[in-house]
Amino acid sequence: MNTNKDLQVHFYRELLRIRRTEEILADEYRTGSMRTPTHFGIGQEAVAVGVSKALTIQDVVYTHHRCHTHYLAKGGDLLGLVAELLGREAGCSRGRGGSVHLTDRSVGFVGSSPILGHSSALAAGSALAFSMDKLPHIAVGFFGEGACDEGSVWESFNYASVHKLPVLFVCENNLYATESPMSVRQADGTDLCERARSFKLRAERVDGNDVNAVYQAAQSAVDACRAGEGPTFLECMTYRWREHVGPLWDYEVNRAYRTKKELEEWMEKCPLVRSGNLLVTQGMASAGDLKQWQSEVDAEVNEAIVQGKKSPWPETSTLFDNVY
Ligand SMILES: Cc1ncc(C[n+]2csc(CCOP(=O)(O)OP(=O)(O)O)c2C)c(N)n1
Ligand SMILES: [Mg+2]
Repeated sequence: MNTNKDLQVHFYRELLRIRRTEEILADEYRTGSMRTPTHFGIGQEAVAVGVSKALTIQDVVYTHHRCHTHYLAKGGDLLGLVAELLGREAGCSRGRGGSVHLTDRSVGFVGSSPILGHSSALAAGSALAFSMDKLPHIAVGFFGEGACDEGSVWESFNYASVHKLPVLFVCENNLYATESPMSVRQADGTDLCERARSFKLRAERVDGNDVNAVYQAAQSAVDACRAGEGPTFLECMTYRWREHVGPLWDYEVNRAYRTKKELEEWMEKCPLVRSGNLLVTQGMASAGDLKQWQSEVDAEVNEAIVQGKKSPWPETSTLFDNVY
């Protein structure tokens, strides 16, 4: 366990900022002010925070529909996210893209897209460009275990492995794709790490709710990439707390594909609580500090909602701008 205070405080504050941003946005979503289909990553924050800490601003990230965590952890602008969900000009895609089309090139967050299996291929493409240009940067593709049903993921692994590309493939295995577990989509005993190794990738399964475990695994993968040793696959075991798309809890709407008991067991392993407990038990922060940080974050997010709502709607006359 790394007991560096600055690092642990960084982890907690990042996890908290992402958690509270999404929780406040989920409450706001229920008012009807946001119409974009929105996939919350509440419960999964440690993957984004742990991986991002191992990256530089020039390293690039591609991700899928459950993307707010990755955007914020890479340093994406908060108002850009909030206004995008509100459909306003101040949004990072000027209100045209919604929750699944986030971008902030200034911090290396190239973008999110809901097309499953794209992020691994685009990350491999960026990694190829870095390697041809002899730049020391790496590319990261985040995706879910459901995306691993797409052939493009494995083609990307193969290509990256053959060319020893500086790319990190990060699977957030939250046990479900929409409402189906992997057991109804893949043969019994399917092991994603084993499959990745068959393409000669380094592959590691980590506790995706332990930000320190994710960070350590990501850092060694990044070091290997920068040393020219090629790609790594990380399978981060985690759990989504809310419904697949939207702000509700599954049990509020009687969805039966998973039980409330299973959810509660995973909530016991909350990455934010674990990080906060570590700070307090190691004497790195007090319970008062944690509360104070939460009020600062809440104020920042609420202000972003106010500012987002002041931003104009896109003009109808610009409807076809940037459409190819
Ligand atoms: C190519 C493609 N096929 C199907 C879909 C519909 N779809 C959207 S999200 C999703 C489930 C994704 O599951 P997973 O990759 O595990 O990510 P999670 O939602 O669990 O984070 C599906 C099937 C899609 N967006 N793209
Ligand atoms: Mg999934």
